[in-house]
This record gives sequence, structure tokens and C-alpha cells, in this order.
Amino acid sequence: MSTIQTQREAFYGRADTQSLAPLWTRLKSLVPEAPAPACVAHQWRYEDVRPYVLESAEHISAKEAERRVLILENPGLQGSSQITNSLYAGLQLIMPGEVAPAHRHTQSALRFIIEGSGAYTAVDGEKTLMEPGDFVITPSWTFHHHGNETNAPMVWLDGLDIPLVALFNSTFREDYPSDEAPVSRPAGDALARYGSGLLPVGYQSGSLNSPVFNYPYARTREALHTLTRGSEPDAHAGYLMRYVNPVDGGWAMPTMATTIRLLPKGFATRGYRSSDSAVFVVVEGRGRLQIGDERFDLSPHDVVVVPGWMSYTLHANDDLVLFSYSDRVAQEKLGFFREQRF
Ligand code: GTQ
Repeated sequence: MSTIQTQREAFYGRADTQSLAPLWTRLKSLVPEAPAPACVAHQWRYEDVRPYVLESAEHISAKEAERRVLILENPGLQGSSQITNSLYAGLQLIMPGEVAPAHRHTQSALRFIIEGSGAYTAVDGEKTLMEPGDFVITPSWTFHHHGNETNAPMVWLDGLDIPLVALFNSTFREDYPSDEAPVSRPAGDALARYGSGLLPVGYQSGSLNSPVFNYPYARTREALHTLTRGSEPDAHAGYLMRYVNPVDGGWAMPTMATTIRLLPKGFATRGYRSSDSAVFVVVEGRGRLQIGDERFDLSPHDVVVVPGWMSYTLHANDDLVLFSYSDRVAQEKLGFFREQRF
């Protein structure tokens, strides 16, 4: 080593004893020209992971586990319990007769229903029965428990902002004293009150979340297909819609941006990238997702993560419906969301 280098290393060593470090050796990696996510593109084929999800019920009950979930951990972020640099994903299983006990936490959760019919989640005093394709919100700090009074297993995707909340060191949790928190309103109340193109006169929301906490797929699907009769799909996105908070027109949740899109059979998108890493769930149909030079063949219920700022294209073999969530809403609020169309 040259004398200069030797003297520098010695200096760094002495500075380290004072918890000081030189920026100039790290500047280019701390402040890169463009995002360099540690998260990698990855697919979880439902066909491959479903047996593991179902087997988890042989090992532990929902009650003992509190939440019986297999985490979808990004292979580039091993040990982190993260699917992207800012978000968490897992597949939760609830078997007939089970209750996943009530608790609350500062993290927000979304559920996207994969299989089963009619199990419920109770959120802040209202139960909703869930069907495949439904998008369900559990706002920050609301008590929630899940139950299955049907005779078949139910599986859904959990999306939470666990890493974001951890970044701010703002994680709090509380268990409800009994397994089930009280239910004070009839099922369907929120949808009727806030999700029917109507709002109670004088209604003022005290929440950053949409008061609609279940967006049923039956309605969403109908809307998507009706769109195809009135307009051409967007060249970069297909028929892309966002779940909306009817009170203010914003995204449905404060930290996670949720969308659903339809790509008509045979349609292919042009390249697109954005600064948010996104998690996609295949709702219906087959197709493919090309991310950089990696190609993923899509089947119903597959989950794929697209790292931020990697260009991707979609191709639909059938009418293809995709749900997605990302931290876009948080990036927009903080002023650093970017996108590029090719
Ligand atoms: O259902 O409350 O996948 O608290 C991770 C943490 C689900 C839940 C998860 C949770 C939940």
C-alpha cells in the first residue's frame, strides 16, 4: 500500500474509535445515480407453494401461531422478512373452525384473497366475509381477528408496511384480552355507507384509510370488463385502476398503493419502470411478465415481485387480471416517486 493509503487507513481506524467514518469512501454507494435495490425479481408459483401453505396447518394452529403465515421473503433480502426494500408479504392460512386471535399494531395490512370462500376478518367492529379477488384493508392500530366458519381452508396474501414502520422505529402492538374483539356493526355496513357512490351527509373521516375496508372482486371485475367496451387499454399498463378512498379521492391506504388491471387476451404492454418496487398477484388468466432479461410465466394466484426502477413488460395469453401493491403512495407524499415509459 502507498504511504498515502496507509496513512488514510490509519486515520479511518482512529476515527472509528470515535464512531466517525469517512463519507468519501462510501459516497457513490450511499448516493447512487439511480436506485440499486438489493431486492431481486422473483416469482412464487402458487402451484409450488400451495402444498407448503396447507402443510403449515399440520404443524401449528392459527391460535398458537397467532397468524399462521408463510412469509414471502425476497431471495435478495434473506433473513429480513421483506419482499421489497420497504414492504412485507406472506400467505396466511385459516382452517375451518379456527380463529386467529384479535390484536392491533401500528403497521397497516392489506389482504388479497387467493382461495376459499366466506371466511371472515373482523376489523374495528365489523366483520366482512371474503371471496377470491377481494381486497381488504386493516388500518393501522385497529383491532382485528380472522375466522373461518366454512368447511374449506382459506388462503390470502398479506401485505404489510412492516419494514417502513420499522425504519421509523414506530412499531407498537397490543393483544386484545380475548380471541375475538367485539363486532358492533352488521356485515356490509361500511360498503353500503361509503362504497356505493354515496356518503353520509356531514361525514368526516378520522382515518388516513378508506372507510371501505372490503372492495369485493365481483364489482371490481365488472368494472374492469365494462371499461374494455369504452376505451383502448393504456399502452404501458393495460386497463389499470387504483383502489380509491371515496372520501378524498386518494389512494385507499396511506402507505401502500393498491391497483388492479386487466390486460385483454393477446395484449402486450410497452416497457415501463417506476421507483416503487411492486408485488403482483395474478387474479385470473395466464400471461408473462418480462423483467429485464428474466421471463416469468404467470398462472392464477402466482406472486411476483418487480424491483423498483427495473423496466418490465406484460403479455396476456388470456384476459389477464393482476392485483399489485407498492410503496408508491408513500413515495409520492415524500416527493420522490418517479416513472418512465419506453
Ligand atoms: O393478520 O394481523 O402476515 O399481524 C403479519 C403480521 C399478518 C395479521 C401477517 C400480522 C398479520
